[in-house]
Amino acid sequence: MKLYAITDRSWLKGRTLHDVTEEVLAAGATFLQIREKELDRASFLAEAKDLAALAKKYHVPFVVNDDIDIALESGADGVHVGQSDIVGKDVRALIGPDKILGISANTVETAVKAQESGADYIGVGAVFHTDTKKDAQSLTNEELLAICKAVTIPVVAIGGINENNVMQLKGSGIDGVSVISAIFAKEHPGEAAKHLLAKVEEMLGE
Ligand code: TZP
Ligand code: MG
Repeated sequence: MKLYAITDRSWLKGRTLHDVTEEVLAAGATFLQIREKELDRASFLAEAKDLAALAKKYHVPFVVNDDIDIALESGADGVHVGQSDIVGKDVRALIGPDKILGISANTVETAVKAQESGADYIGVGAVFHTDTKKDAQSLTNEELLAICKAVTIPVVAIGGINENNVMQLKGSGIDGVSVISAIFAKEHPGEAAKHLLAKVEEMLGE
């Protein structure tokens, strides 16, 4: 959970998702999520299969954002879903007991509920301002602390996190940080990941 990287093809600048992601994994990202909001299904599946194999090569857990079928078909280790994706659904039952289930939450109530419905970890945010997800709801530091206290599964913070503000999360109880632009929007995503990982380790007191 230390450095949970989420892909974003809008920053690729002519490079392939495979290439950039490999650079990020080689630099030490500890968890990988593919997040595709606009890709057609066939391309999404192909990219997910490709990244699933890549993540395996680096021994990094790999999950698919939102799409349970693509998660299962691609050979991913699991799926990450938001509150709106789980309404009326038992995702744990759909994916089986062995797949990783990540759920987004930004209140104590939804975090506890996520844990009860079989989540392996919770993504909490947005902890800082972000331009990446326009409808991201924000969260106070107190709420983040309360969520970390209320659940026993790992908590990963998300939203606007970068190497300049990550130290502000010290002592919150999080297990790691999840980032998109702090890695993928950078000229050298591998170097960015490496620096950020060092900062996260400092923040976690390692
Ligand atoms: N969920 C809450 S904030 C966010 C998501 C997917 C966006 C995170 O992107 P960035 O670029 O790390 O702020
Ligand atoms: Mg979602």
